[in-house]
Amino acid sequence: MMNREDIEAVKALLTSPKKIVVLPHRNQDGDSMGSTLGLYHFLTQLNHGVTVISPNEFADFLKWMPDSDKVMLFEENPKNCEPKLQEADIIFTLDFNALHRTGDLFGSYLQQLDKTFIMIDHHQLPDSYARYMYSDTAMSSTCEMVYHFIHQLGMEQLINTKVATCLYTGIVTDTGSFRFSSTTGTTHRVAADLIDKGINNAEIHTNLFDTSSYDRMQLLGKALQNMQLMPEYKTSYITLTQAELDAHNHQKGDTEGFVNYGLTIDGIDFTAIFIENKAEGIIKISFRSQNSFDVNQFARTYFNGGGHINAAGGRSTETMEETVSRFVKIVKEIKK
Ligand SMILES: [Mn+2]
Repeated sequence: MMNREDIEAVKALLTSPKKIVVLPHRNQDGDSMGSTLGLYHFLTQLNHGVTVISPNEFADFLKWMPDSDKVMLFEENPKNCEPKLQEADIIFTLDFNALHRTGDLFGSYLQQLDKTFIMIDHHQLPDSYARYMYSDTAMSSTCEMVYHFIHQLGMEQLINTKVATCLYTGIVTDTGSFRFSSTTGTTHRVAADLIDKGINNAEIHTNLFDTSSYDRMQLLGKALQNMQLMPEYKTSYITLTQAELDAHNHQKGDTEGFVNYGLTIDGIDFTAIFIENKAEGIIKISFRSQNSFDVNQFARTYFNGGGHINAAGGRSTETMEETVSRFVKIVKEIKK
């Protein structure tokens, strides 16, 4: 819950039409897209002028979402986005809690804006840029938080099928289809209520998970063949080089979910996937764990990243070989 004082202040802000920008993090996932578009469809009903600005282009598997074609892209078209940000009365930041998560350039641009920021997010250790903050690391997803936020405002009658479709999407993707331990009874009750709003939940699952290309399936095959096990440390990891991505005509979003296969092996409680990005000169890393092994802490300490206890991301500017051998060495040291 957002604290009482803040929710009243936000409610007062929203009583007259405002110019509002809604921001997700860079490299969007289902929860960032669902929460930003869900809030967008809620706020437009209150006659606010609302713009969703994504830091960069987002994956095809999110492009079916209602009004996703209206989302503006900062990196691709900064000149069109800057006036929207300059004239905004309110900027919502959803599913992230540090401005640099929108990218280094966009992050420093946002840093110098003198605006009323409102944060809704479930990651650990929030920065202090927001005037109003709803931060709860126990939440399954930012989409679940947006649902509670709308209820706290007393405006739940505005959760129509578009809002519900967006919020359901983020809950499904961030909970691994209701599998992760962050899934609570309340999460299910929220999902049930969203289904009761008349959404096509079966179609949402199909749109999200059953639209792979042949190339993507071949790439998954390659990733699984590349999987390495360190059974004595209950650890597995996958690597994908730029050459391997290129060989399978890699499209944005194709590797979404690959990391989770590492945990499906019996006896493994920690896994990572290392994906080379030649254009950015980095190895992008995702970490997943079961039980109490804290990958947020691991990612923060060793790989310039962070996230949640059981799911986090990081990055390395070393080569793939250097990155992986450093990872193996660290695992051997800390998981003895
Ligand atoms: Mn999230």
